[in-house]
Amino acid sequence: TAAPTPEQIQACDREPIHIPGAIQPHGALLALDRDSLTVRMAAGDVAGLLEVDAWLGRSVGALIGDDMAAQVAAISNSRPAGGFIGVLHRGGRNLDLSATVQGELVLLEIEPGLERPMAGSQILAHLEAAAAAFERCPGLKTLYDRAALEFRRLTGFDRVMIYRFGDDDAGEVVGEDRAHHLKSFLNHRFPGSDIPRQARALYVRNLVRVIPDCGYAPAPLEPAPETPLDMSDLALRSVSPVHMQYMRNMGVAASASVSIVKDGRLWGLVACHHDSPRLLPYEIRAACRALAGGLARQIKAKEEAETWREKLRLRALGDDLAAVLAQSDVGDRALEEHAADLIALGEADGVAVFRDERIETAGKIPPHTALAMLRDWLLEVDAGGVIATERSEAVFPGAGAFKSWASGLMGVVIERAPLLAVLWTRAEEVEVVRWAGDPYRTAKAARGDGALTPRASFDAWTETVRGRSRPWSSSQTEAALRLRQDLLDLRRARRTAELNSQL
Ligand code: BLA
Repeated sequence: TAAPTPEQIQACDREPIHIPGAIQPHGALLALDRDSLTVRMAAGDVAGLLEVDAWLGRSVGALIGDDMAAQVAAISNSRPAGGFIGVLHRGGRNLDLSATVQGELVLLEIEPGLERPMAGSQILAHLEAAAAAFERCPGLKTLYDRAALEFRRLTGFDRVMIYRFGDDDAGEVVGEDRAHHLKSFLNHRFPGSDIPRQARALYVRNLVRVIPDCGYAPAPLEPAPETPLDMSDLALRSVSPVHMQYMRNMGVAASASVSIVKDGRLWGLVACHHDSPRLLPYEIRAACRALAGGLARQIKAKEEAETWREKLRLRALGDDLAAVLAQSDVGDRALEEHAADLIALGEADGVAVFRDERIETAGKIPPHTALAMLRDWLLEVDAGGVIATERSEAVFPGAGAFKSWASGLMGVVIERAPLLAVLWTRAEEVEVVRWAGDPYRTAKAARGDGALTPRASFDAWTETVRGRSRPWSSSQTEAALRLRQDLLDLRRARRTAELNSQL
């Protein structure tokens, strides 16, 4: 089967999931006139949940009592409009009521609540303990696993995964906690088309998405409005049929996703699965949001700490190298003597120094004929900064011949005349990527209209990725740039000194 075409992926991205015209039937929706608070439209089992026979045209007070109705009125006029209304006791059950304002409508959502509501202090204590545990984690990997554990405790779901998006929107499971009978998805990658763009945008706006039972029949809004009702902000918003099929294919009955938003971007999701239907009531969702905020801050702090440690280390290395070069009386030739330090600075496998017509090398490096080509290429593309690629083939057509030695290239030109330039190389690192299902047939056009349907298999499928090296980190490219500046300063200082001695 061929990979999905860009057109098909776009079709996925364009599905208007914010206006499904229906809700998930575990709850009910009342669309109220904002002024009169009378019911204009409804969806779901209003009769069963509220124990009433008629609702259209009635005032909300007659359905949920005057106290609750007063809360609805107050909240619909507050800023920001909407939020939690309260818990309504009906038919021996607790119902969570929440409202959002949409133009001239107030959308009142009614959902089954906790059987025994938790005390606020109890939830806060749990959140505090979890946040403290996050802080104590020594690194990112332990943080991800700890986060999966804490979210599993909080939600009671069977399998909880920390799912991180990459640059290409594909994602990877980087932490997991699960019941023993479930298979593990740890380290598995999922293609970007599994969570289309508009869905990711909604998850930045609303941080928790719950699908308590993917086997449901949608409950339509009645009477149907002339223009579709925007359900972006509703917890009960009905789910895309494509995604419900995806969940069934995965063997999952209930899912919940909590957004991890870092610096305003969707960094990843806490992806929760359960193999039988499972609710996630309002209070727990609120706690999930708070915990995910704490997690995002800790991810940021630990990423920054790791980068900082690396920068400090490379800076010390670079300073030492600059100092010995400055003391040398053989000028640029000293670089050759300190080739091992150069390699360490770039954490590279090999290094070449281009000095006038000469090419000096150390470590694992392509032959001189290839290096001469690389030098010409470097001079052609250089714009005074640092050039770095982890896939030389992609930027330099001739690189295929020696890619196993130099899939990674990082270069700086210190001066063109007389020439001084440094090129670091990294060998190919054959990477085995574990996908959940074959990504090239994941989404396939099985329907007659060419629309994408989700894949049927999530069995591990490994792919061998060639022609790539470890990527160059920002600390390493910065170290290369600093070295460039140090060498330039050194050359200038020598020239000034020579000039002075001639005067
Ligand atoms: C939504 N897809 C989602 C969501 C997840 C995934 C987590 C959020 C809703 C939820 O929590 O269930 C995918 N689930 C995953 C991944 C993991 C997981 C990657 O557990 C890994 C651990 N899906 C497809 C194709 C299309 C598609 C081909 O495979 C499009 C044609 C659509 N996925 C799709 C849509 C949604 C979605 C439309 C939004 C559902 C909604 O919020 O209404």
